[in-house]
Amino acid sequence: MNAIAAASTASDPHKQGASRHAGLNAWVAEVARLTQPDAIHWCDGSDAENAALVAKMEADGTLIRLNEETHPNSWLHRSHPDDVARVEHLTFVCTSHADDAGPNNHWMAPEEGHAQIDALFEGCMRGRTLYVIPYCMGPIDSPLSRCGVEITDSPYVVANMRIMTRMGAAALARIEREGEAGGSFVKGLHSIGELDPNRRFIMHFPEELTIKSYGSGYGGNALLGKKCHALRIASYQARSEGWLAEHMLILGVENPQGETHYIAAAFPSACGKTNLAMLIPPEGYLKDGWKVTTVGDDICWMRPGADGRLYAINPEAGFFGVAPGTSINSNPNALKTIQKNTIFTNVGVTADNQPWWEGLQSGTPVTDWRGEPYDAAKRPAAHPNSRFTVSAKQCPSYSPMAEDPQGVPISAIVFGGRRASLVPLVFEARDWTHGVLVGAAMGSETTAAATGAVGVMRRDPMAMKPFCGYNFADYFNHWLSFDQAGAKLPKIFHVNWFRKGDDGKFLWPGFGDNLRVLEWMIERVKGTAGAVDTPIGALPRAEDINLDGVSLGEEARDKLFGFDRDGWRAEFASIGHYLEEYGPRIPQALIDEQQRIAAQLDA
Ligand code: GTP
Ligand code: SPV
Ligand code: MN
Repeated sequence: MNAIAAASTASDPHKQGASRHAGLNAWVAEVARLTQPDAIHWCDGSDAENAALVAKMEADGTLIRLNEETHPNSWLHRSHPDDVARVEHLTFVCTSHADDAGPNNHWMAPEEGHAQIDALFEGCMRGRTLYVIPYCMGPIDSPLSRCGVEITDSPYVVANMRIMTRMGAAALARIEREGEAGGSFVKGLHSIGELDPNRRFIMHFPEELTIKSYGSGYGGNALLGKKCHALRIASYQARSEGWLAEHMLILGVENPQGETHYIAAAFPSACGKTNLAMLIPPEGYLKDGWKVTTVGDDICWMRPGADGRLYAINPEAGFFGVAPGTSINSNPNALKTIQKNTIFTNVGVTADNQPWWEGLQSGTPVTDWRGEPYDAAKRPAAHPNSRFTVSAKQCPSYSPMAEDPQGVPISAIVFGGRRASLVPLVFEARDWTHGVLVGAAMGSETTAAATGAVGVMRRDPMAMKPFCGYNFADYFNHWLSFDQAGAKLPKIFHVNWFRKGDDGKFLWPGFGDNLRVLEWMIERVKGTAGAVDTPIGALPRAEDINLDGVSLGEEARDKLFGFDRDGWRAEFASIGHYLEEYGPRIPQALIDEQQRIAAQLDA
């Protein structure tokens, strides 16, 4: 370990493992003065460094070794029971003007935000080591990638960031190179603090490319490269630089003719991105030669290429995926990915120390996620938001194109939510403007990925409600701005895998069978599939989709492929009210589109 005394960092930073970037060194020194760590460690991302950190965490109980035979080099971490999900009510966007953050964000003036959170940071790293984590979001050699540095006092965060990002020496070299050319990096300061929910904030200062997070060690609150940087700060940067930072998976679909189409899909947290990204085709499709490859499962950065198409990269290097429900039936690729070198957070364990969660089809839990004897009457074995952290490279379906610095061309964009009623299996937007409205109007039932009630329908535009770093009205306008002369934009679709029947059960089999819907989309892109025009867009009839091998009853066909005019009339009234919440900043084109469709529904 290359731990050095905090007091001496400023004098000769280079020799002591600091960087060639004066601004970075100065910031680390300034943070050290504020937080008073016992030691500072600059992470190089090496195996030796990781082994030392893991050994330290095993010794102090932060990590518990899992069954070495069944799950080599894999670990269980139990977070504080009050620290198990993102905390949207404590997440702030601190822009100079409140209107720039918008009604979709909690806002605080930057000076006040800094003052409140800096007071918490004061002296918080006494007795701890301060880790400096240089990281790159996206392939190291990609022009679409962006770098950041996270300072944290959590070795668990270091170990997770090493899996989730390109972390260490190569990232630092890029940051230094870009610094020499006058470029910037995102500064993220994190401390687990006391893990007290009353002393917890996740603050963003987009105008300063700065993040400050205090009091949580969990996922999106603490791994700052992920939601804080790659979505909230990046969306803000993307707006001024002409690109998009989205809460989307990216997958490739190869058809029997050998053509690959890339699709990006935005579903809210815990609504099926990881599952769709790793889809295994159903039997008949496999026989015909269909193949799905995974580029990313959570975040997508895209920008127009020289040919007018949108090109996308996955800024992440790993998956921080939902464990419950992951099984050999639902997501075999994920299950194979997490057999080794994986950190499990808040799952249960079996008697022989294998990780266990609800929905896993083998094994019996004996200890729950809190480390207590498993009692089904008391609580589930795994927390509903328990997760695995694993390198994307271990995924059998990982696409070689995921490392391509130019990204992949996107043929279709898909929006989707968890809607028990009204919303059919799939429909296609008429054009880009209509597609932006479809995204802006997205609704979904809440999940365990954030603290708060589960199963409550809320508007979650483009699955970005918790993640857009600026006013949604400006964000919709930014989306609309891509429709320019020469642009070859993807078609936009909406899906709902979660429609329920009168018995409360899902009507669509989902998972692998979702490829049937992707095939229809690709044929629509090519102009070869049928559909019926309705005011909400083009809907397939049941016969327009390959349903060989799926048995759907009459109710399922009616609800999955039907169009409920009265229901949609009410939905469009609600969408109209929702857009009004954004006041005059909302683009007129979106209002016009909403009104045009509402009028058609009334006709
Ligand atoms: P985040 O990582 O939170 O952003 O979520 P995600 O969108 O990647 O969610 P994930 O794929 O992990 O899905 C979580 C939940 O959705 C699990 O309970 C899955 O079982 C369920 N799910 C995923 N795909 C389907 C589907 O096609 N049908 C049904 N019924 N459930 C699905
Ligand atoms: C989500 O909640 O959308 C996640 C998990 O992907 S977290 O990284 O905690 O945000
Ligand atoms: Mn997510």
